[in-house]
Amino acid sequence: MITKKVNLSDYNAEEIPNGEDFKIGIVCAEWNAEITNALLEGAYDTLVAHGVKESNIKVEHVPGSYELSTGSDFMLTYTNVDAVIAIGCVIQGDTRHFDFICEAVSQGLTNVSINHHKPVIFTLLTTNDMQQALDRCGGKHGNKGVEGAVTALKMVALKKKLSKLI
Ligand code: RBF
Repeated sequence: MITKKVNLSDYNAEEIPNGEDFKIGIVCAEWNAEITNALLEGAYDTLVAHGVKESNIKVEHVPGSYELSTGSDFMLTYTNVDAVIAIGCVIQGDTRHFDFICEAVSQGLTNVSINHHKPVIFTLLTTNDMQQALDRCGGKHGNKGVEGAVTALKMVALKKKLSKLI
């Protein structure tokens, strides 16, 4: 059932698949580390809260959000994770870098996901300013990392369910 979200971290815990058999990778950008580390913590804690073993969570860092696609590709190529949560934060500046980075990451993560047949979760904050980012990494709009973790659990469960049909 779809309900209107009042907060990015609002979800019904009973509807979330248990992740005790899941292996999850997290790739986190170092740019705007105050924000991305808070998103990482939200994602990590949510995975653990829903049964994912800490030994089955692999965390790696990349320099900036632009590197999230390559980092996610490395994670899926060289480890046995079921899904990757890609975490970054791009804040609008005076130049066009914002547009180039956001476009590259959104397209790049989609390509990596499809090429590997595994979920790659887009947990990239793209904000006008630092306050909007703070509001979404544990502030008044919740923590987008929590939503990334919930999405990963749902997508891994979906793949496991559908792949049993053939
Ligand atoms: N990376 C981010 O994750 N967030 C940013 O807001 C961000 N802004 C950037 C602005 C400029 C002008 C440049 C050159 C890079 C920026 N990056 C940012 C880094 C980018 O994602 C990447 O790490 C570098 O461009 C190296 O490939």
